[in-house]
Amino acid sequence: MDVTPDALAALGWSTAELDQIGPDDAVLTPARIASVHRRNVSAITADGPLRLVPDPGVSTGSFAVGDWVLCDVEAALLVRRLDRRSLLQRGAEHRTGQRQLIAANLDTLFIVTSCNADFNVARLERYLALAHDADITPAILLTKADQTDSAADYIAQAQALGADLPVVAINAKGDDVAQVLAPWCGPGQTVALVGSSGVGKTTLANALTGREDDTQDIREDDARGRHTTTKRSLHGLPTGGWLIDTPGMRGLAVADVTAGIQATFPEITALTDDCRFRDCLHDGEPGCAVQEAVDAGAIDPERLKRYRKLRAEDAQSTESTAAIHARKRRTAKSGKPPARRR
Ligand SMILES: Nc1nc2c(ncn2[C@@H]2O[C@H](COP(=O)(O)OP(=O)(O)O)[C@@H](O)[C@H]2O)c(=O)[nH]1
Ligand SMILES: [Mg+2]
Repeated sequence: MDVTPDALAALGWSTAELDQIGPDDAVLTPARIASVHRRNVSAITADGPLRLVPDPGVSTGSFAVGDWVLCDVEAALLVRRLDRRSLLQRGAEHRTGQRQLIAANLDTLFIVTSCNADFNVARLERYLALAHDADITPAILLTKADQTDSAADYIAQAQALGADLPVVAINAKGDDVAQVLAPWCGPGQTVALVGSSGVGKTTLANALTGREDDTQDIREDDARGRHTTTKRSLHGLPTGGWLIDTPGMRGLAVADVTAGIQATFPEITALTDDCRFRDCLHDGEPGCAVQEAVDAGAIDPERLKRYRKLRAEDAQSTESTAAIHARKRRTAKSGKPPARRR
């Protein structure tokens, strides 16, 4: 590989990628995918941007913004995708059970909420479960700190969700945004913003990139593929980091994120092995170690309630996804669609 490691590191290249390179790959060039199109992908190499076409039969839909790939620059061919360090996906689509790729190789997920009525602990826990499940380190940004007298209360509530969890109260319209968020946006670091509409994601993104994007809310799901402004893409930041736009993260269904939920509620997960029943639901079963901890005042009963609700929702969606896949397998076997139930 004829590129200096520094130039690649600036794009987010790490030992995780380097470890996947063998002697046979010496003729290939690493590139990071900046956006995905129908027939090709835009990518960035240490030498600059280029368009790449995958092998015939390989859909561009199998690539995500932020992916590392190896390419043949002369032939403009995408040869191979490297394993991802992290992958943000959208919950399974209802009809097909397919999960949509949102962004790959993110280091930090900025979970954005405001110091006002948008603030909701249960929603933050959902985003945390999503981040943990995707192997992305979360950080909570509390915007509109300039519009409240009780920023400290919001900070305390958010900090209660994890002692190591970074929590930052901020005025997204202030002129110190890039400076305050610099610890996560340094050279080679990749971030994304998620959160409800109106919390300040576009304002923050503009402050980070130095661009002027419309702060109007964009429509994310359009069945007919209109509103092409919603394309996900990778943007370089003046601080040396990278920001991935993530339209399409609006729907916040939790499905198949069991591991993420466990990581979000560590104080509960740590006790589940001590329950008498392996499949204990911590809902009044005898010998429940979690309930005992609640009774002893060691676990917040509201946390337990929210944990149970999230687990139940996750289990249900995971089950329905499994059912969709099973139906597809049956269809594939018999060669005809299953009889429709009336
Ligand atoms: N005062 C103040 N206004 C903010 C802040 N963050 C966002 N806004 C305003 O809230 C509105 C919605 O912001 P926008 O960035 O479009 O939110 P998005 O929907 O998450 O992208 C805009 O009018 C912003 O100017 C903040 O921290 N302080
Ligand atoms: Mg916006």
